[in-house]
Amino acid sequence: MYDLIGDIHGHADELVQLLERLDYRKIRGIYRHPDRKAIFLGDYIDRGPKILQTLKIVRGMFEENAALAIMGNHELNALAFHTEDPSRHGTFLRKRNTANIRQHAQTILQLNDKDMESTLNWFRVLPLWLDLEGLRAVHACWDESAMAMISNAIDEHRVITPGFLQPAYQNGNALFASVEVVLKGKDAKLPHNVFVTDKDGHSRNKVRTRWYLSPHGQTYRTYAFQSNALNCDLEIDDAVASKAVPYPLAAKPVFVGHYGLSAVSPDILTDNVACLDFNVTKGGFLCAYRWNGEQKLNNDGFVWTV
Ligand SMILES: [Mn+2]
Repeated sequence: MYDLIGDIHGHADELVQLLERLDYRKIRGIYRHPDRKAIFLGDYIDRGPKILQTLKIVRGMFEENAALAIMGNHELNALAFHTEDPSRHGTFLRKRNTANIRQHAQTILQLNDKDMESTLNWFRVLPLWLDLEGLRAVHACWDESAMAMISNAIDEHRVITPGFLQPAYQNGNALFASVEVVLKGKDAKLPHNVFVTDKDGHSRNKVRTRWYLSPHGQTYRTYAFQSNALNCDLEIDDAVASKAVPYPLAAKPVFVGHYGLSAVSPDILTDNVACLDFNVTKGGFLCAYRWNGEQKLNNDGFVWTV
């Protein structure tokens, strides 16, 4: 059985605390549980103070078969940030503009060149999702058509190559859109003149949607993640509703990270969807779900740091 763990972002102390709380013990340098495995949901790097230590713990467990791990948007971004654009020498597949440098800065500062190279080599073998017996894991959104497109584009050896990254980082390319959905979720454009302030204080006229729900009868407030910030009780537009693919109640439970939810304690999103990212970087906590094979998730499964 599995213990799923949300976005760590370099918070190694909280990770150790959480693993110990889950009864994992360090044996020959690797945290292990006698009869369970961890599944890490992505976003190991950037932001936090102990990125290298986080990578050592997570990668060590992954390579010693004590854990599985998937790709977050920060890992794929790092690969693109450090991959030269073959069509424009001296530039990179992820633009090195101020915002992108700022997002990745702590990783660059904390890892030396050798550690960075080794880390990127590990990121290349991370799967973008897991579809296991009885459960699924993906960083942001389970969407079969986006996943089919990614599967077709990915290398036969299941490794992320420059040939995959180039179209995946080309805005307007269909692969770009599919990777955005799987690693960052689905957006809905807000009605004219409606704006929401994001976590960084930027005003935006789009929101992340609760993609697993049917949009039927929802308002922008109820269909958005962190809808308390959104003061809009208009009904969801047909253009948004028609693109929605709600997650079926009979489908395997799916675990996501990514959304940086604010809460005093974790709550499942629906009976078969749970988000484990409670924004450990900005005053939240690191969160796990101890899964014992159940189809119907419940709040007793959550374990988190103080
Ligand atoms: Mn993320």
